[in-house]
Amino acid sequence: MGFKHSPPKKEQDRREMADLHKKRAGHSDRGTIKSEDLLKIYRAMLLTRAFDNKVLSLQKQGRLGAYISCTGEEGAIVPSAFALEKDDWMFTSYREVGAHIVRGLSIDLMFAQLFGNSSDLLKGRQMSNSWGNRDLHIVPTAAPIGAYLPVAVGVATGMKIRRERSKLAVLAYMGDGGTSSSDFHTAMNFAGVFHAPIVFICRNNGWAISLPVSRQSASETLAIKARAYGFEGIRIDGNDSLVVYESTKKALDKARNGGGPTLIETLTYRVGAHSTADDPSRYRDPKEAGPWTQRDPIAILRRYLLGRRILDEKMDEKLLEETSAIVAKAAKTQEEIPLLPPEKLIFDDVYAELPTALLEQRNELLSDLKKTHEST
Ligand SMILES: Cc1ncc(C[n+]2csc(CCOP(=O)(O)OP(=O)(O)O)c2C)c(N)n1
Ligand SMILES: [Mg+2]
Repeated sequence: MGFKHSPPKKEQDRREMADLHKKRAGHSDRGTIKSEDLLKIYRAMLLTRAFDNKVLSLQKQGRLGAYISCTGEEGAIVPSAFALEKDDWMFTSYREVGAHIVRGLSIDLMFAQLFGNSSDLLKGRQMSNSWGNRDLHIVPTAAPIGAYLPVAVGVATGMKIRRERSKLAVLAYMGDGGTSSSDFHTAMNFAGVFHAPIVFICRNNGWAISLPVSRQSASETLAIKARAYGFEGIRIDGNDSLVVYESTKKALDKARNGGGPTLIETLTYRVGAHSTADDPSRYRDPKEAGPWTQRDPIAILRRYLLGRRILDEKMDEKLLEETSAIVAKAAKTQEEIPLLPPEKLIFDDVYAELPTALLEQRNELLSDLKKTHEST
């Protein structure tokens, strides 16, 4: 049987983290994180948590459909996305909510996607939690687990072939469950063979809906799988933002400088349900969450920033207020924006000119809608 899913044995306390930061602060290489960047990461994590809380509350009130929360996993998600350069490309699963926020997707567009309204760039046609944005180099996710991973490797290989863009890299996220998909293995194999400039982040949160990671794989770790494909795999504490940032940055720099792919397993925990349609009390012992809830990634980073005097209580309060106000305003604005009319939603964007059969169907729909409208 595989490994037990428990937090890393030795939590890096404030002092150890401070030492790590001090050591790095003295360096001037690109991999060094500045205090102001740490604050940006912290703010993005607060914004992500505020967004999560707001969506969960709207969903409970029946004002939004299903949602997949990332609470407790922000440490694995936000600092890793922060390590990307502007022109790099990002592929996510449905749970990397904060990664989109870090890339610059506005909270308004985040809500527009969930409401599926006419402001949504994807026009309400995608499953919830499938954000995408060409300008920000974010590819919308695909519902089948792992299906986008070979595509991500293809994009990375393309970057390598086009020499002028060889300094770009791809970051592709997946869950622990994603490692059981055949697409994961296809992607890993191609990435190894073609030495693609890609970093895979496997967000190991212990569960794939109701399946614990111990039933997912008999491997010693998930990171170890990279070895079979000929490249480096590392396992890190996914709730330690500094470690996540530094490790991802290093792997991305390695990729863009011709060093090939890396698989980073970020050890974290899904503290909540799989989605708003799930009830974890039916399959897991709530006691299991205990040691993980003591290690909330936002609280860990907050302690560190306070200890280093990068943040003080007043600034922290202000940030909390500011982020929840941004979220409240965007939710209100987007809820009021109407959906696209059905004839546009269904018939647009496939054909330049609608074939006769579809034209007839659209006219039929329009006349039905008119009748319904007249009778109400
Ligand atoms: C190919 C495929 N099989 C099954 C599903 C149903 N499904 C949706 S989410 C999920 C669990 C994925 O778990 P993991 O990769 O660990 O990600 P997490 O939800 O924990 O972030 C499954 C099995 C799917 N979407 N696609
Ligand atoms: Mg999982």
